[in-house]
Amino acid sequence: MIGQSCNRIMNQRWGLVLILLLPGMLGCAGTNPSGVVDMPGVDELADVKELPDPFLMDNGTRVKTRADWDRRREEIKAMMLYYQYGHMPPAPKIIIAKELSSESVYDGGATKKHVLLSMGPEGRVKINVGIIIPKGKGPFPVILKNDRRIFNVPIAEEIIKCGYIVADYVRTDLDPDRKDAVGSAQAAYPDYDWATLAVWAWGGMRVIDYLVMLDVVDKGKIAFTGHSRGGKTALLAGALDERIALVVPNGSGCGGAGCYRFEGKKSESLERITAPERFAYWFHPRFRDFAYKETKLPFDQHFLKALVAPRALISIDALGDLWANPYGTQQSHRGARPVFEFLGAGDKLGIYFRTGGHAQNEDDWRTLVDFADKVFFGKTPASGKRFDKLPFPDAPRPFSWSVPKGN
Ligand code: GTR
Repeated sequence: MIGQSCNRIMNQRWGLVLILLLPGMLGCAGTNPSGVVDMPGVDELADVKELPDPFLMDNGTRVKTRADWDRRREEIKAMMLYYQYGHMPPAPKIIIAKELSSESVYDGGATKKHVLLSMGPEGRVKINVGIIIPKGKGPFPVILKNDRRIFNVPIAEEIIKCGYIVADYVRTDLDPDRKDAVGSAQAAYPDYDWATLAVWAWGGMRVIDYLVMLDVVDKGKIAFTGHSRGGKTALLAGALDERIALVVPNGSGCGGAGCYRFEGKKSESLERITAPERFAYWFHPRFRDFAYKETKLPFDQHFLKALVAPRALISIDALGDLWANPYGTQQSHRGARPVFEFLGAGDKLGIYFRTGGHAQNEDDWRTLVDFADKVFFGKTPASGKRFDKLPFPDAPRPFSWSVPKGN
């Protein structure tokens, strides 16, 4: 019956099993992949040395209005999925949420639940979700993280005390993160050409399908984060899913917040990440065609950041994490800024670099909460942290175009 029922009855029994029939997904149509149009191959594409102009539409004109941008946004999504990540199936019509455990934690300050989501054909796609809910009626803002296990946020109790729900899910339930492996999600939807990062991002969106059905959740204040490959996942999901109000890629680098055209010393390149013996399977196979030919890409990662606007985005990184391309993360930040400004959301785009290496440490989590407090509640961080300090302020501007006038 899972995934086949088209009736409109929603049976909500929090504490036992919650069956979600998702709004807007009530039709009985099948899950055919949307018609994917062929795009030019690498040799047919223009060579663009600077960060490409996100406002330049496929028809050669520049975005002038918000409506133009909405159309341009669809073009950008289409090309980034086509060349880089692959296409995802639509949301399943039904998700079954089974509560496996529930306990009071932090001296009664919160409730900690382990929930198993099942979805897709015969409910074969399963996702373990951990959710810690502050005491009280809510609704509470949420910080969701993708990870390899649940209940793995280092300062969860502190975040709960700030009034946030802390949730995480096991992305490897959907795709085990091994080359040549077909995970449960790819097996359940064989008609889609989605690679691993897209699978993990899709899983996050399904967890959000679940979260937005809970009364305790403030649906307008959902933040999504992850570290490293999880940061790449968070940025991709945040670019596509407009229910994510704040996107926080941490240490995401290549394939995430770092751009391909501009790389600092010792950083991971498109060629390295897509090498068959390394992480080719995270990406669509055609992405490797751009190895050593990054200037042929009709986009760069500032386009992915731009898709988040006018919602909020902060990349959190470490200066010593050279492999994750701090320099390129700054340059993609600069390339995305004009889009945030065009949409009147310049203050929603943040960047933060700490000293040290590759991790999502306690300081990073505090930075995340400070930025969330700022964009969700207008609070100035007591820590005095700023979210606009460029680590390489003298770097040349990586593009020559500017914000269109007269929006
Ligand atoms: C590295 C990979 C990075 C990053 C990292 C991680 O080996 O080269 O792109 O994703 O793994 O996820 O820890």
